[in-house]
Amino acid sequence: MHKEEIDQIRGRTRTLGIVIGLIIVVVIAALSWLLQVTLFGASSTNKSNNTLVTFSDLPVSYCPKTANVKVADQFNEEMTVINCRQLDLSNLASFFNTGTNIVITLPTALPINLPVGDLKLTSQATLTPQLGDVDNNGIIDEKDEKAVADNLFTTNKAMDVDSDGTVTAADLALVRLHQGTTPKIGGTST
Ligand SMILES: [Ca+2]
Ligand SMILES: [Ca+2]
Repeated sequence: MHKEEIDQIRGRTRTLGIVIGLIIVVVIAALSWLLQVTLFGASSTNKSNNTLVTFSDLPVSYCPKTANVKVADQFNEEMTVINCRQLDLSNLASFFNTGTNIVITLPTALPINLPVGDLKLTSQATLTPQLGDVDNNGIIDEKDEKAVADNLFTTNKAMDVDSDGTVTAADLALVRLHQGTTPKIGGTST
């Protein structure tokens, strides 16, 4: 074999080596990116880009899984409550600034009217649900009080206002506390 041929083969081998090296680097980079997306996909979502409402002043045991979210006759869905305390309303953005209120109803709570006039995709609102509407008729009155009183010391879920597993005086106290109240509207900030 001529020296030139040998040099040519060496040159090709070197080029091939560089190309293979580059492919490996690209594949590793792609894999690590995929892994990152898989592992941290949920947490890497920038929360400030969502419209989040946070429920405050609730008993620790109260952990709703879903909330009913209604916008007049245009939207009516059970939405997932995040970590017992938050709702992401980002997918309702088309209703923001339309003058139509978003009505949020949590289990055993009065419906909350959320004015959407100043809601933005980045809004964070804090709402204070009023617990005690066990018959879900939109008011907390003596009927709710009687229903809870009649079920004291039972495990009737519908009457267990604070969702701690048993109907107790604490549930009755919540009904009495919120009787006659209208849902508070929390402040919306940035
Ligand atoms: Ca009621
Ligand atoms: Ca209870």
